[in-house]
Amino acid sequence: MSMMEWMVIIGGIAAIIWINWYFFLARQVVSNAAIALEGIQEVAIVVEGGYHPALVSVKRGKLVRLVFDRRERSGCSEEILFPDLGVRKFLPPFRKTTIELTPTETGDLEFTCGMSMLRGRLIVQD
Ligand SMILES: [Cu+2]
Repeated sequence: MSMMEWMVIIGGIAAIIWINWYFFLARQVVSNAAIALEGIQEVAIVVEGGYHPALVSVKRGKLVRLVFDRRERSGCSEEILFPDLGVRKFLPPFRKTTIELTPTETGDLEFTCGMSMLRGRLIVQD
């Protein structure tokens, strides 16, 4: 086999390992929202090839302030969507963008990029 073919095979294996890590290991990390004095739940989420953290646990009925810190120019992450809430917002590169919402129901509240490739979730609990 040629050098090029070997590189394609190795690249493919590396991609499979990375995808498995991303979906099965990285996603299990759940961050708890820090509750500030005023009862606002504030979470900083770094946007760089994904959402870090991607799972955030929050309390129902309390204002949640999500501060998206976008550290890249990749077109993929330029929009953030909360499909269940009808929220769509542009995230300028190398800026922090704040989205505030108050979850009224327990359960999962998903957020994605404009193409639903990058995904994250708020886990709303009582
Ligand atoms: Cu995308």
